[in-house]
Amino acid sequence: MIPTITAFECSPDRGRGLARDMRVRWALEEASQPYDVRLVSFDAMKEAAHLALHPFGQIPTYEDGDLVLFETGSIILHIAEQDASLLPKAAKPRARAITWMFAALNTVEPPILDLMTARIIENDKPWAQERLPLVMDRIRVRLAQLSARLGDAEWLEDAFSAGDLMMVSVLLRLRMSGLLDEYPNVAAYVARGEARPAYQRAFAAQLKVFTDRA
Ligand SMILES: N[C@@H](CCC(=O)N[C@@H](CS)C(=O)NCC(=O)O)C(=O)O
Repeated sequence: MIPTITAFECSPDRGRGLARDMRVRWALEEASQPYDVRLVSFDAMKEAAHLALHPFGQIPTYEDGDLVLFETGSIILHIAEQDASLLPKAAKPRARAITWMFAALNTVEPPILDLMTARIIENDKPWAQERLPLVMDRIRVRLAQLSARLGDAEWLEDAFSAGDLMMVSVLLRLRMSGLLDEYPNVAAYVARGEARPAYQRAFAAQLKVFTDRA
């Protein structure tokens, strides 16, 4: 059975690949798993039919028969569990790859999301400009730590895994900030992720949703 994911009918990022369906598409492409996409509007995401799939009224969701998942961490773990190129079969490398998925979502992504909140939602607040350097410094702490761990390695562990897929996806949200450029090995790591054919296919597919509407 071909799974169906949901994505924005009209993504606020105008197809730049920052909406979270992108990381799910990427995982599905890495796993050579065909998939269908159902586009949803902001209004539809808050209606009962979508809330039955996603209690928080967000995208993406993942449906495969009677299995319905939400949260990209869970969705990508589920996809990766069926594909050894995303999750090694051996127990210890597998556990390490999953650890990096959690690190990306729980430790690296929160300060990055905070920057987006500061720039977009809180931008008109009188204290916004004063707070911004604090938010950016918190990201720098994580990037410096990641940079130190990565060193000259190609990927976070011996081979590309769902951990890298999640980490690169999270870091890509920093591109416009210029922060990535302060850590050349992290910037190169992100570029390696983007250069993967599976990433490119996923990116093209989500961009087409936007260009088809234009
Ligand atoms: N933790 C969730 C976050 C999902 C999320 O924030 N989705 C965004 C799109 S990237 C969304 O649906 N935003 C619209 C809204 O929250 O109303 C995940 O990783 O799946």
